[in-house]
Amino acid sequence: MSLTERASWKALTAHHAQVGTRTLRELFAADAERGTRYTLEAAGLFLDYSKNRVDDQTLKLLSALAEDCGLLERRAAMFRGDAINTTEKRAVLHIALRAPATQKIVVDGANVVADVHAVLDRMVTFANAVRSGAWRGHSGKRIRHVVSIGIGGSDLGPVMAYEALRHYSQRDLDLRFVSNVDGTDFKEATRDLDAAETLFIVCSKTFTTQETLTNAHAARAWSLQQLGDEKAVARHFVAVSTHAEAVTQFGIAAENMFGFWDWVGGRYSMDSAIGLSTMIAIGPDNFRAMLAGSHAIDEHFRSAAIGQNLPVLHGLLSIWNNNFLGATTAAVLPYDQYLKRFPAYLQQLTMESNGKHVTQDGKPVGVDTAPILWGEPGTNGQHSFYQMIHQGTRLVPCDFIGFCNSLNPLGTQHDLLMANLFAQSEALAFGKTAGEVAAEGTVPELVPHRVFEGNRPSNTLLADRLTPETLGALVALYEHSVFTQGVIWGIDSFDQWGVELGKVLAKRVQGELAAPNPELKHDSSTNALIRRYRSSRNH
Ligand code: G6Q
Repeated sequence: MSLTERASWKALTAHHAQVGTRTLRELFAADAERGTRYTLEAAGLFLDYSKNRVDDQTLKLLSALAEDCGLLERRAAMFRGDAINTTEKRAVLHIALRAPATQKIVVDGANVVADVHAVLDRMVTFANAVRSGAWRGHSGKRIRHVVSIGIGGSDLGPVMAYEALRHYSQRDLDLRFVSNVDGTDFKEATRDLDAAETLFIVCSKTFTTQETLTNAHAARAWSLQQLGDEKAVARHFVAVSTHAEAVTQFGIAAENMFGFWDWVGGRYSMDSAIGLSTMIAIGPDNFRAMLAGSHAIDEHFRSAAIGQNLPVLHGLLSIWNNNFLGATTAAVLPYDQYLKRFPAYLQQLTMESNGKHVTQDGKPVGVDTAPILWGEPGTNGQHSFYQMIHQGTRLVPCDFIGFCNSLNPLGTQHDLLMANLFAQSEALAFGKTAGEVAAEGTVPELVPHRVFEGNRPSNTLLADRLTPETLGALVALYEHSVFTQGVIWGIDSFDQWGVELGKVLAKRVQGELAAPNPELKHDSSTNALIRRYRSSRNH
């Protein structure tokens, strides 16, 4: 049955027709307890969702939709290790990456949790050796720089986690990330480094990704040029991959490879060995604390009733805003500088997972999927795009994320930061009417310009402070929110055929750029662009 034909969907459509014009001002006026009633807490995360245009009935109908779409069965199937990534016939078990050693999840007859902990233990040994200086470079020097090479899911999570947890990092170790095939990325990341003190971690699940392998080869050549000995590779390169053969072929010995498994999706892999750079930066204990934070949300997601389930509720509110209120976008606004890469990380998580147009059985979804997600840390965004969120014509539901305690207290600056967060969500929700603007003494011709319609929905997520546990919990919250939305839309949230397409297309053009006189058979625009580039380049 298509989503829009479901009784639960029709009930929500009818409900929206009835109450859709009701404003947040009216909803708050009708219920003095709303601000404390519409809150939920799990694993150290507190969500205030009262500034969404929902009431008890909306929430009830959204929960019914989740049940109707089989959320409970799908959730159980994921935790069981069923192949819920149907187009790739794979299990989806990032939850196993943070399961305690005592847990058992059996896939194809093997307990994957035991495998996870075996790799974790190897990562711990290696990370400790690098951190303590026991692991030396080829010439006997201590490693001072770690450069992680990877792209997409093999980059965005580790970069985000490193930035987010920089406060906990060992400061005499400098971490850098190279992802883009643009030579600038590699050159700028290495220009001031001494190869004798530099360790490269090549992260690629498939170990066939063009960008990563190209950069890895550049790194190899760069290292050998300085160190002048093939044997140096063994002390300066480690790999994280599922493809042992390709890793050995590259010249990285099996003992310097950290494995993971095809049931870990790229964008869900930061808790696997792909997080080796994170572990080296923050240390094994903090890394394990991050896993524990994710696990706490996993357990909550697995066991809490739909209406009391933080990720489920978060996902359902997004469905309401996107599919019923017509928002086509969403902003994530962390009021914490350490979370500056969190929006970029979430872009991949949400849009690569749910940017799909057909259901698992290949039929059109029939409604909009994955809202366009973007964001920047507050307060910077306030001096930039918030204008559009407040007074533009589009509805942009926002997730505000803040912490009650700063990791870097500086005078009253944290209060200032948080005052901005609270004030922004308040202004978005309640706005300012023409009457209120006029009463402030505004000249009549300026009144329309100073009116804020308000009625713009937002969530506020608060936690005590940004710790490894909190970060883990936040990540898992969004992962399972994405899962929930994918189940409602009936799509496969775990494949990425759009990414595969790009990998294939570039190869064909690459050949045409290299050939002396290629016959171009593209459209007239692409042909002309390729010709122009070929005649203008200097090599
Ligand atoms: C993530 C995607 C994609 C992938 C990169 C890198 O879910 O599959 O972003 O992570 O294309 O792939 P490799 O890790 O195989 O190099």
